[in-house]
Amino acid sequence: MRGFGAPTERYDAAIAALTEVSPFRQLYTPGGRPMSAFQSSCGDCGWYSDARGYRYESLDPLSGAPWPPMPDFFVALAREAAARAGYTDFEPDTCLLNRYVTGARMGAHRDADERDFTQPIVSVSLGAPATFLWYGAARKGSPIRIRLEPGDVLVWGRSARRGYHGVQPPEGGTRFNLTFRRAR
Ligand SMILES: O=C(O)CCC(=O)C(=O)O
Ligand SMILES: [Mn+2]
Repeated sequence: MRGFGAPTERYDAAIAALTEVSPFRQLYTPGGRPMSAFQSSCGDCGWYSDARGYRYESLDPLSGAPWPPMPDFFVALAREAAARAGYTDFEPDTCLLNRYVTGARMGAHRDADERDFTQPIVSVSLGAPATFLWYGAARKGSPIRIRLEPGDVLVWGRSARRGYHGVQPPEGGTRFNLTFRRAR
């Protein structure tokens, strides 16, 4: 949904306040490889990865304290976007915050650590533009390329819920992404 998350300025203060509590940090794959996007979370749980695997954590492992709550306007936006895409009962319990600086990217993967795959993924792009890659059912082949501008919102679910996707490095400057999920 082009520009559905606009105006984008309203996120800046929220991201700053959230990452004051739970800072952006570099996570490692279970195999020990550093991820190039820095991450944080808000909500009832937060996505995490280290040698113990991919999972959701109720407390921020960095502080031992709960993740900061999801701002109300984040929840409202995610629910509205989901409803427009036909998911009228989306109840996100977590929002993953991704920060991409020069050269940072996200390789092809699928969001598969959640319990209920009838709930969609709602993904909001902020800051520098970047190209999103949609591979679909298999990680191989040439992906569909979608250039994401700040304020653009992607929603995917149903047969696409476990589709492979990735994102190329931002085109100048820093890009943020908010990924809303029902994890538990
Ligand atoms: O940054 C993006 O647009 C995608 C992020 C993503 O796929 C994820 O965090 O799982
Ligand atoms: Mn993803």
